[in-house]
Amino acid sequence: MSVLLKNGLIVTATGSYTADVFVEGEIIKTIGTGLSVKADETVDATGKYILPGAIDPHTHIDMPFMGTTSSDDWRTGSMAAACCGTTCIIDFSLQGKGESLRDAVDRQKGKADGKTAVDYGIHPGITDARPDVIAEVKKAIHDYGTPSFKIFLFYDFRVDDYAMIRLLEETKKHGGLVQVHAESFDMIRRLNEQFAADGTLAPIYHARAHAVLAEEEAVERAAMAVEFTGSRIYVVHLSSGQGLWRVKAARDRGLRVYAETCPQYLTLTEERYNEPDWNGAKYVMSPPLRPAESLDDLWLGLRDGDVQTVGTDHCPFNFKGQKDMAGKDDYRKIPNGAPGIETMLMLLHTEGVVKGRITKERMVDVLSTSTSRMFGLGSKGAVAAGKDADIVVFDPKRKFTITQKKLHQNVDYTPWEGWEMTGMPQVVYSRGRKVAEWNGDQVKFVGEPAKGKFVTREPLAAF
Ligand code: DUC
Ligand code: ZN
Ligand code: ZN
Repeated sequence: MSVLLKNGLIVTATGSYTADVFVEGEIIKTIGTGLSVKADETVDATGKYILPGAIDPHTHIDMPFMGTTSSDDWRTGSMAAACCGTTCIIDFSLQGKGESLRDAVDRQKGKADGKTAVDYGIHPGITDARPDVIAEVKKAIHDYGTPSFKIFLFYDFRVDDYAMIRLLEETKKHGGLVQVHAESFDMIRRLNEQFAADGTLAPIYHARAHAVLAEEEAVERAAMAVEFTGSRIYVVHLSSGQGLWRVKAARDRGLRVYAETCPQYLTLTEERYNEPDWNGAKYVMSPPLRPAESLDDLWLGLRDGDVQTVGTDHCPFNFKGQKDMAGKDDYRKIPNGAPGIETMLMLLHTEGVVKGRITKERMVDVLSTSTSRMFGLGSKGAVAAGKDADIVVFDPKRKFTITQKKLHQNVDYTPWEGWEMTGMPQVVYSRGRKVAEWNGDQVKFVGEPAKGKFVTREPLAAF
């Protein structure tokens, strides 16, 4: 199968230009002006952007958590991703107690293989940092194709500072990256105790308990661990302006501290927790939504390069039947997480590019190019000859009103219900296969659900 995309504006992280793109099989073969090659399919992309498929480095698909399981499996989650213009997902597999990293990776691969519509990678989540697991890090980087490792400083499965330090040392030596969920367990624990004693357990108190200071403290602690080891760290789902200043301060003193934020922290505020009829539960996630000032700060961080990537932290639970299972009277029992896998590119374009907060080139960088570099995905992340043909033909003028009814993610709400978008995918290709297409008034999945494959990621620079 070959495809010729004619006259589109190719957007790269460093600039944009009009050209034709010829895709042969799974790969971008040639880029040039006035290409006259025979193709099975020719698409007139005049007036459209040619973007690299987005890479979502932060999803929780089919994940057992807080007494239930996130509601998307690999079939629905990956179809939703494709319809958003996301052609690669990097999901987490949280290690069980006593489990090896090999088994944790294989467990999640077993769920994904034969079911996923787009390519995927896995970050092992380390919860049991035994000496044999620390020793296994080298193999995970070089043999398993999984060079990034998530640790939590919050939740029951958190690791201690010693484990963080040991993992920073190992990843430095062998070319890996530690990703940290940065929230202080003990600060949140104490605030939870106080709210429980006062009987204030409505969803807004989730946000109060997961205080900004808890994020700041943990970011600072992680930065100090980087200073101590000379390694590098990636802060996942950075949510607050104050957390960002800690990242910035660390970077300003020469430390390799990187950060990811998410569309929800760029677009939604903590007022959501006060919505009537217990609707606030929809936004119970960790870290929580923040006051409006943080949104402006995070956009600036994204624009200026202190935040390198955007991921969704897609962790969907149905409002009816999951969010309300046990937590109606106690926010501490509401499963943490919200859907977002299908709305990332449209939100970044509408709220970021159209509103002048970031350029379209920066959007491509934070959604694809920088992400591919950060996580060892050399075959992806740019529209360039030789790369995988993961391509979005994007109509920057197309209007769409977000509604869960027209999304494919398997959950009963979206946090952005009713939001007006400008700019939507026209056609999405995953390694040269058409997987999604604008049709009538929405993007529809048109691919074969099971053609995505596990991507063996490359080791990162060791130092
Ligand atoms: N935060 C969430 O809200 N859900 C999944 C895990 C996490 O860190
Ligand atoms: Zn997390
Ligand atoms: Zn997460």
